[in-house]
Order: sequence, then C-alpha cells, then structure tokens
Amino acid sequence: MVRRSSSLNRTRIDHLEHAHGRRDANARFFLHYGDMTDSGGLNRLVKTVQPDEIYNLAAQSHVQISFDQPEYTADADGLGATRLLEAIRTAGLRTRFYQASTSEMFGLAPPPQRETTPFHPRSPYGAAKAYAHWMTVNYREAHGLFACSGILFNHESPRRGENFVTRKVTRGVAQILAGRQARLRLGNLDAQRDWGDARDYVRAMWLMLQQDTADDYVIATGVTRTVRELVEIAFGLAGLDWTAHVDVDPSYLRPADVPVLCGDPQKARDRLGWEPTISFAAMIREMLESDILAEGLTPRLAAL
Ligand code: F7E
Repeated sequence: MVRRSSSLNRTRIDHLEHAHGRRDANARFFLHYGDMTDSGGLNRLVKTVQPDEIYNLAAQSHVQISFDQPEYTADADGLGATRLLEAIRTAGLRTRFYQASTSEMFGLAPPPQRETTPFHPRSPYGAAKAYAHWMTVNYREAHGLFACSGILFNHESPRRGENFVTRKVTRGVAQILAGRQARLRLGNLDAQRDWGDARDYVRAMWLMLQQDTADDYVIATGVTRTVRELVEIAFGLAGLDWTAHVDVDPSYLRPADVPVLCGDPQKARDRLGWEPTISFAAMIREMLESDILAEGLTPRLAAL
C-alpha cells in the first residue's frame, strides 16, 4: 500500500517490478493507494485483496519528528493499526496480521528488555506504538485474530532514511570523502542502541506469521553501542578521525531520549529458531559503501 504524494518517492522499491491499480498477468507485486488515516479505504482494500498476511509497517516513524506531530503520529501509528485490525475482523477473514512494534515502547525501562518488560515510552511515537501493540494483543485475545506484535529494535540497511542516525553518519562520511561537506552535525552521542540488520529482522517478521499460534516477540541482537561508537566505526572504516569532523548540535537533542536499549531475543531464538547473521560492522560497512558509490567514488574501506 502506498500513500499519494505530489512527487514520487519510490526509489527504494523501483527495482521490483510492479503493477499499479491494474491486473497485469505477469506481475506478482501490486501497489494500491491507501492511507492509515482513512478507514473507508482500508476496509475496501482488505475486502478486495483478501490478503493471507498483512505486515503493518506504516508509520510516521521518526521519533524526534513525533514531538512536533504528536496527533498525526497517534492517528497513523496508533489508530491506524486499530483500523486495519477492525477491517480484518469485520471482513470475517483469516488474514494473519503483523504489527511493527518497537523498542521505543520500552523507553526508560532498564535493559535487557524482553517481552515481559513493562513499557515506559519516551516520545509520542513510542506511546502511539504502545497503544497499537496492546490493540494487536487485544484483537488476538478478544476476537481470535492471528495477530503478532514484533518488538523490533533498531534495524538498518543502505535503504534507511537519510535522517536516522546510522544513515546520516554513513552518508555524512561519504559526503566528507567527496569534499561536499567538511563537518557533520549530530545530537546525543551518549544514547545506546541495539542495532541489527534489516534483512535479519524482516526474516523474523515473516517467521512470526508462519507459526501455529500468534504471539509477540522481541527481535534484537543483545549487543548495545553508543552513537559515539557508531561514529567512530564509520569514520574509522573510511580512514578519518571523527573528532575532526563531528559537531554536537543541540537542535538534534530530543525533549526526552531513550538512554539505553539492549534487547533479549531468547524467545525468538527458542520458538522461531531465529538468529541474527549480519554483524554491526558488516552492516555499517555495506551502508558506507553504498553511500560512497552514490557520491561517484570508489569505496576504499579498512578491513573489518
Ligand atoms: O536515533 C541519537 C538519537 O533516529 C537513534 C526508528 O526506526 O528505531 C528508530 O528510532 C539514536 C537516538 O533512531 C542524531 O537521539 C544522535 O538516541 O536513528 P534514530 P530511533 O530514534 O532509535 C526505532 C526502533 C523505531 O521504531 C523508530 O521508528 O541516535 N542521535 N544524533 C541522532 N538521531 C538522529 N536521527 N539524528 C541525529 O543527528
């Protein structure tokens, strides 16, 4: 499902052949217009498509921006999930539902965070996602829907949006190498995150919907690093001294940040047989290579 916007922003899926709004015998991937704030459209889509599985990753997903758009974030990220669950229930379908929940729901809760850890969200984004999480659990318990909540910690790839910290750093390094900028402005360098690779995490989402029963799972690596360490590794791979290039800009500090996230994925390991396979350094290296290539340069990175 895609949202209408006046300029197309589908570069991340352009390599996939798709048909839009028409039945093309050869296409296996269809895009439909829809919006999480429009229940009529969602109901119609669910009834027409009758999907076997729905993966609800739709969100205003930027934590800092959620402080500026709290109501919209609640509508799209919180109520949006309810609209989809209700669409499945009222259509009487056996559609399996995946809710993209998030480690942001844990917020201030001390690590290691697992499925039983009480939530203490620190942002409108985290609060909206906590509501959507409990609605997913409720539709499973109250209406018997096959609805799973995947509590995913940060997961990254070269397709990560440019204003999330991993991509901002790898893109910043590439632009410094290309001589297009000399400095990179960041916010809280002390925040600690448990970063994994998006491909490993998407496999976990799919696995959740292939089980005999629906349940909730934490997906994480169990390893945490500071933003400072991320910066050190990315600049180090490119042979640069980060202290000569990074400034702390208070405008990137959040009204309330999550200090430390470190997940315990034991349940996913035991029940889904899931393990992360791509290391943090390999992931940052791949993101860096992709951003350096995009600058028209040849990546010459240090060995891992
Ligand atoms: O920030 C700090 C920032 O924006 C990570 C989303 O996918 O993961 C993501 O949320 C940390 C924070 O991700 C900058 O303060 C420092 O402590 O990359 P981020 P996030 O907020 O953790 C979760 C699991 C989601 O569900 C979200 O949708 O890095 N930080 N300096 C910075 N962050 C940004 N964006 N920009 C900076 O300049």
